[in-house]
Parts: sequence; structure tokens; C-alpha cells
Amino acid sequence: MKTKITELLGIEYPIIQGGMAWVAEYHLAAAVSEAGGLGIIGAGGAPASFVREQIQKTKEMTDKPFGVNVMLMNPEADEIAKVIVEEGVQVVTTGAGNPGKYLASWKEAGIKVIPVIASVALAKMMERAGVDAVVAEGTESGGHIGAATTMTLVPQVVDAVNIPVIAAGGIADGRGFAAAMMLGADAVQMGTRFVVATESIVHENYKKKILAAKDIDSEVTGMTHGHPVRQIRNNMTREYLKLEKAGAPFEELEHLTLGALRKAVVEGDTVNGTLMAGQIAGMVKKEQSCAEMIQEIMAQAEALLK
Ligand code: TUI
Repeated sequence: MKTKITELLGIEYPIIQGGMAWVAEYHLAAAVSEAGGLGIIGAGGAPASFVREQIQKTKEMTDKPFGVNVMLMNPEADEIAKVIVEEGVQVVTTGAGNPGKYLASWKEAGIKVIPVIASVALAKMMERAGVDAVVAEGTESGGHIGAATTMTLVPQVVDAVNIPVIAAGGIADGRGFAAAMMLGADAVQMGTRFVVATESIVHENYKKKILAAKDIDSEVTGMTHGHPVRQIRNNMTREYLKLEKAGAPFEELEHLTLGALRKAVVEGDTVNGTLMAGQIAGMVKKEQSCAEMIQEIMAQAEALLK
């Protein structure tokens, strides 16, 4: 399937893997790229040296294009931005902020820049600043989220900008893919489904929680601090929400969240870890390879779009 995004990025299928902190490391990114989508390394809160290693390992596993996601709240974001240029990464996505200060250096290096945005205003600002495309991410997504739903955000962003739009949030099968195309998107970005991929290094306990999740099993923490994070309900969310209600400072809570994400992904602590996942987790029912997922989604979407 050819779209503006497959042309822009030189990939076979218009499916991009979300740049999930801790989860989106080189095994997953390389597998998605090898399967014809765009794999992404999620820098999350990691140091720049770790991101460089991840890029080098991905290059060893695939010759196809892949990207790096810069989580802009990372204290080493400036260094990571440089590493991306030095390593010749072809595509950058950004999250949790405005990547304005890095655009000139990335564009000068010929990098395709695709910020993840959650509002029409930021999409327009990014287009004016010269980005190549945007990911319009709805509140159904896992992790750090905006307020608008995918159904309402995607068509409004499509109407507001002339650059290609990638839809994200609540998409995990061919129906969601086809719906995104109907809203005017040129590709989709998926996170939650790829968390349970065979190639995903996420702890089995975390995968089991997503596979067992029902439609209303996620909770949004951090709303009062303006940094809402969607994750599967557990002891962690109950404790966090209790602290939040009691007025705990943002820094304390933020530290809790990022540290607890590692605990869930690496140690498999599903009780006190942060199990970031989107609302579509309720529909993700089987572990498959990235290639199987992408083939299945494309076959279903193509049948529907005919
Ligand atoms: O970034 C994401 N998802 C994430 S980042 C992350 S790591 C983290 N953990 C705890 C707290 C915070 C981060 C986990 N999941 N998605 C992309 C995204 N970006 N969604 C919403 C936004 C966004 C929000 C506000 C983008 C820009 C923005 O403001 C722009 C401005 O003007 O500052």
C-alpha cells in the first residue's frame, strides 16, 4: 500500500511502531522495520550513550529505515538530539513537548522529523516550523496523553495542515487502520499491540496483563499536574492517585512513574510497576511476531478499504 508516508520514509507498509520508553528497544524496532513498517527506538528517560548503543545495534539487525523517538522531558534530550545526527538516523519522532529547538539541526542533516502532537494548535505550529509530518495521537493511547480522542483529533489535524498525518491512539487491527485512512490519515502508529510482540523484550508478566486487559481496565494518573499518563489499573495507580489527591508535588510523582515503568518492563512487577498501555489493550489477545501482526492488519485493512 502506497501513501505519502510510505513514500516519505521509504517503507513498505504505512505502519509505525510507537517510541515507547523502555519497551521500544532495538529488538522490537529492528523487527518492525524488517517486517516493512517503521521501527522506532524509544529514548524515553535513557542517557544519550544508551541511545547511541541502541541505534548501533539496530543498524546491525536491519538495513531498512528506522527511527528514534525523543521524549522531550528527558534531561539529556540535547545530547540525544546530537547523537541522532552523528549516527545518521533517518527519522525522528518526538513526544511530551515542543521539539522546536532541535528542528534546524535535524533538518540540516536531512532527517525526517515527525513530532507527536495532541492538538491542532501544535500541529499547525510544527508545520510552520518545517516538519515533514505529524503523528496525531488521541487520548486512547498509553503513556503520556493529550485530551482529544483519535476520532476527533485526526480529521481536525488533517483539515488544519498540508503535511501528512499519522493517526495514533486506539488502533490495533485492520479495522482501526481502515478507519484512520477514512479520517484522512496517511499511516498509523501503534504501540500497545507491539508491546506483546514475540520480539518485544517486555517481561512476560507485563504482556500477560495486556493480553488479559478488558476495555475499561486503564486509569489516567497525573491529570492534576498536566502530565496525564494512561496505564493499566493496579496497586501503583491506586497509590499514585491517592498521593495525587493529597497534593504531592509533581517531581515526586513523576519520579515514581518513570522508575515504576522500568520495574514493570524489566522486572515484571505488575503490582507496583507502571503498566503503560492504551485503551485498545482490551482487544489485544495474542502474542505474534511483528511480521504476522503487520501482515494481518494490512490484509484486513485492504479487504475493508476495497
Ligand atoms: O510522549 C508520548 N507518550 C509518552 S512519553 C512517556 S515517558 C513519560 N513518563 C511519565 C511522564 C511523562 C512522560 C510515556 N508516554 N506521546 C506523545 C505525546 N506528546 N502525547 C502528548 C504529547 C504532547 C503533550 C504536550 C506534546 C506536546 C505537548 O506540549 C507542547 C508544548 O507546547 O510544550
